[in-house]
Amino acid sequence: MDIMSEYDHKTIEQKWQKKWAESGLYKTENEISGKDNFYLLVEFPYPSGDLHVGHWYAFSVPDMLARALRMQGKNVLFPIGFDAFGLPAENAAIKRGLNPREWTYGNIETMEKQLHSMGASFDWSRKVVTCNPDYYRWTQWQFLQFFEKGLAYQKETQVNWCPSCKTVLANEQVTNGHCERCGTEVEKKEMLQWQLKITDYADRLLEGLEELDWPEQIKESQRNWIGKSEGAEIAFRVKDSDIEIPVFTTRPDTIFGATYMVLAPEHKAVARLAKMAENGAEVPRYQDISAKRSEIERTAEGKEKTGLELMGVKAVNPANGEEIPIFIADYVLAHYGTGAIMAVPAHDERDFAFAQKFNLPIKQVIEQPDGDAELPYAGGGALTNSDDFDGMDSEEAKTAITEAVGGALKCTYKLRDWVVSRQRYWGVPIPIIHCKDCGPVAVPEEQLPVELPDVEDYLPRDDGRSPLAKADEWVHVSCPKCGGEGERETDTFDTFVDSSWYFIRYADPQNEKVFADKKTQAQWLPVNLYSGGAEHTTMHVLYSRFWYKALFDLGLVNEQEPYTVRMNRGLILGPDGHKMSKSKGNVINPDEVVERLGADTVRLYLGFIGPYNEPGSYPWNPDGIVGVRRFVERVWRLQGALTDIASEETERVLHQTIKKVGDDMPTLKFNTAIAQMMILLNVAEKQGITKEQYETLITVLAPFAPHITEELWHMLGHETLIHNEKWPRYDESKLASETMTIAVQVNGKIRAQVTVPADASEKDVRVTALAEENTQKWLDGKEPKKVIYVPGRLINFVL
Ligand code: ANZ
Ligand code: ZN
Repeated sequence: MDIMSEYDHKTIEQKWQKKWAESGLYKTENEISGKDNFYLLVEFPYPSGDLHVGHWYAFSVPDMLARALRMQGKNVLFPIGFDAFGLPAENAAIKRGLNPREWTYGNIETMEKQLHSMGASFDWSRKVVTCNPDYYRWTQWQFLQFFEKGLAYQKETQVNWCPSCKTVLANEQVTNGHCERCGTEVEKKEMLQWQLKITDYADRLLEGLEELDWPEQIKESQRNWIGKSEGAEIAFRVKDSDIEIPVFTTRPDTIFGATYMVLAPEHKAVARLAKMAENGAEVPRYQDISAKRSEIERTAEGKEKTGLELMGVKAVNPANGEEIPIFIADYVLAHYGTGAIMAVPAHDERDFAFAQKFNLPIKQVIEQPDGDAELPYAGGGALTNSDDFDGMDSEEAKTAITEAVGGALKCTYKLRDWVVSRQRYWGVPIPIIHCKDCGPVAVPEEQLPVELPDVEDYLPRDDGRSPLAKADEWVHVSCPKCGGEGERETDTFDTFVDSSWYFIRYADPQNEKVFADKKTQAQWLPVNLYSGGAEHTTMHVLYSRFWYKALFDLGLVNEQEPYTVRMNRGLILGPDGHKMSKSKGNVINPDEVVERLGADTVRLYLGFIGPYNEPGSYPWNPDGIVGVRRFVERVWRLQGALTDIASEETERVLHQTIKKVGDDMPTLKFNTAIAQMMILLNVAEKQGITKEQYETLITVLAPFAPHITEELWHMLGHETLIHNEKWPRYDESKLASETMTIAVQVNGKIRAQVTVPADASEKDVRVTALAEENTQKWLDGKEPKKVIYVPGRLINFVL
């Protein structure tokens, strides 16, 4: 062994990062005979500028698992790349007056350097960058497969428009009516947009969840987002006209209680009805007011309801022929169901509030099991006031009544088709050429990629068109079908398109013939474990599941679900317990901490901070990380105190540690694994540790603190790399602790018995004995005056 030297983390970490890279240690082969493949995926980062603690938490902690799995005999793919196109990068660049391209590639360079300082076992040779033409060529190609199949289409739709980002946003990118990127209030606009038919897959996206072994919380969020509602569509006739208005209802059984009808102000029948109404002139004013309110405001429970009755116009309830008034009111949304409802105030909360305000009849048609409790009553029960259906159970009545009134059972979904076009520069050009005669035409495969041209002016425009619209030369091309004059589509793709398939490319990143060879895919996919941020549960994870299913239907991937297990990680907060933000001044700069305390310490600290498999939030604790650094230093110093004789206790705890760490890792409980290693160190320092035991200790620690353990391994005389070592085996027979049984006396009489570890101190015995129920009973709440302990035999509490 070398002479004891100081622990110099900086030299050690740089040295080993260099050596690992040179030796190609983490270049992953697609196949290694005798080893199973394991694909560990972490959501790739945006090139946002600097690496923050969140990136460290996202990557360095799963790296522990990647390393442990390798030692346990798996061939592990742990890739990295950059989600480089899109709004966040573009907005950041514009703010600094930089070209998004320069800004993005500059950031990628910086972040790569910083990522290297983590000592993570990424296979850099598989790096995927979504703004590189050799990647987005395949994004375009896949889109065109969807286009040919009718899954991608262009349609005039009402969209979310962010007046500050000057682009359309997906529903998923709007939070409480505000742009997720910049916080500006979002407007509704009718625009021609490219969309993907994710709604065609709504049922399969739901069914697929059943088979997946994912945390229930994540599955439930996806279910809620898809929002499947089973109900019926029933047409209501407008009196003295040929107009029929279908409504969507989940409660067709309550139709006899429908005392009025409501249309969304935007409903397309409103214009005709307004002409028939005595007060039709008031309609546009009401429409204007509601256009300004967000969906949340419109539908929030407890909000004062507004509405306008169309005077003199009546609808006919198809169940009983009753004539009922028609309203327009904005608590009914245009883009859900049919945009019109039959209102049943006795059994629906919002209809009830509206009916009270407008003095409309409230007619109970479902009996309440507990007699005359208050209305509205939303539950089921026997029908009443419903002619022939009286007495029938509401579940049965749903089908019976729907049939009787000529309606149809139907499902509705909250999920909308995915609007993928963005009126922004920094994205993948949509590979379509518009022709006056042929309509939208796919760019021929051999012309892919359609490269994003360099333009002078990449700033977003007010007119709803992409800055690419001004790239005249680029825009004007001939139609691939008829050769006539054509114009390129100038919108670009939403970033979520880019990230919908990057994990497939990691399997076969250099392929120039296909986006990923199917045989190679089979070696890695589906992903074994996907770790990411909770904010992506309903967007990226849902989109990519859809994308994968669509590829499956085209025969381009091997299975229907891309991720075997999905986990959401927690959040690291500032030391003050708040989300880290520049304005709060609570941002921890990982580069600084790594410089001062070392990457191994930061990794261990982050692994120790809380369970990684639960979406908690953990404040950064400056004292906590210093404590972890002390642990690392003690491990270092232990090399100078190795003993010749093996302590049995050290041996026992060592084997317990091998077992515990091995058991905790696959479930991402890095914190309890690290705690166990701390216990082991305490014991080793007290009881002594041999060279062989010490080698096992650092081998188990290696995935967590890869650099220091590698250095120690070499100082102990090894020439191999510790990260190529096999995970140590534990010996079942060495796990059990020796124990002793102690008699517990109160005033000299035996009242209880306790079993404690053989090495338990007097204090341990006292605490255990006092906790015993019988001891408590005989002490009867009194403090013992004296405690007599006979080691290994008895403890006597004297009152
Ligand atoms: C009559 C009725 C009676 C209803 C009753 C409910 C209870 P979910 O479960 O969210 O799908 N509805 C339908 N379309 C709507 C729209 N565009 N805007 C606002 N509300 C709409 O909700 C379905 C129910 O929400 C439907 O069933 C309809 O009200 C209302 F005792 O029809 B119900
Ligand atoms: Zn044409």
